[in-house]
Amino acid sequence: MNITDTKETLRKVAISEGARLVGVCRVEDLRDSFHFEIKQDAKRLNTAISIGVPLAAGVMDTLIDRPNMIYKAHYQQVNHTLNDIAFRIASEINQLGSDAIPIPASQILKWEPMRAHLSHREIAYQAGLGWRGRNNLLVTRKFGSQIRLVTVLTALELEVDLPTGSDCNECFACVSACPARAIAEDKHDFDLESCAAKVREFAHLNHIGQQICGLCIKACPGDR
Ligand code: B12
Ligand code: SF4
Ligand code: SF4
Repeated sequence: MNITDTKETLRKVAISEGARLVGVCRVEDLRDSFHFEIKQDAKRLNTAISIGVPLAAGVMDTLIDRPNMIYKAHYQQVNHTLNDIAFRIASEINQLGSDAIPIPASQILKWEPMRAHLSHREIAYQAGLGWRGRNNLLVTRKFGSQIRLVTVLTALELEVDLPTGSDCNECFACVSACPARAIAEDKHDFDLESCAAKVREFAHLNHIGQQICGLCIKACPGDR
């Protein structure tokens, strides 16, 4: 199979498992930022497959001014789905005779500052899934930021995608939606500290127990 056909085979597997967006990029320039657990092995794995699973718009609509139990359950379900898809893609790659590491969707390895194995947002951006929004999330044309992400690193050579040239343009919908006032008109002024303090506060709400919020995601539904 050539690099286009192999990519299409993997894309179809991801879509059949619930993914709606799939893109590919090279990671040579990103590897320095990877967590040490994968940095050494990632030297053999030059390709990243970025996979997006949309959140259900109906669930987002139930949010008013804080996370609720429906959103919490949905957040957990989508993380499971993403991890399942990444696992399926990695096994398919193994069947094709190559190596792969499925990166967990939402595992935190280090707390001060919070760090995961790699940045799914940066990989998704490089793989052409969307742009960096005012809300600091990866925004896609179709699903806005109502999409969660996962990455599979692989040694397979695949046809790559390019970053999209799009951005938020004249939309400012998330700015007033944020209870922490963390979102500014200029995306570079996003205040991660205020956001992090707010999601820590939300984690103490009855039965939430997770650092989630969702209000800037609700404000950003995309074209669908
Ligand atoms: C830890 C964490 C948090 C911490 C933040 C700590 C931190 N330092 O960023 C807290 C708890 C505050 C948090 C909050 C939220 N999070 Co969070 N979080 C993560 C997690 C698990 C790790 C992030 C990490 O390692 N950061 C360390 C730095 C190095 O990586 P980075 O933050 O992505 O930033 C790097 C680059 O990407 C770039 N950068 C920074 N911001 C952005 C944004 C874009 C779009 C791009 C292209 C680049 C870029 O600069 C950095 C240097 O390289 C990721 C999953 C993952 N593995 O990526 C999810 C993730 C980033 N979170 C996500 C979400 C949705 C949320 C919340 C909405 C909570 C919720 N689910 O309700 C809020 C939104 C906050 C916001 N507006 O940015 C999604 C984002 C999906 C999307 N469409 O973008 C992710 C990718 C989980 C997933 N599997 O989908 N999160
Ligand atoms: S709501 Fe509008 S301004 Fe905010 S991230 Fe989405 S597209 Fe950008
Ligand atoms: S997750 Fe909540 S607190 Fe953080 S930027 Fe989005 S709306 Fe604001």
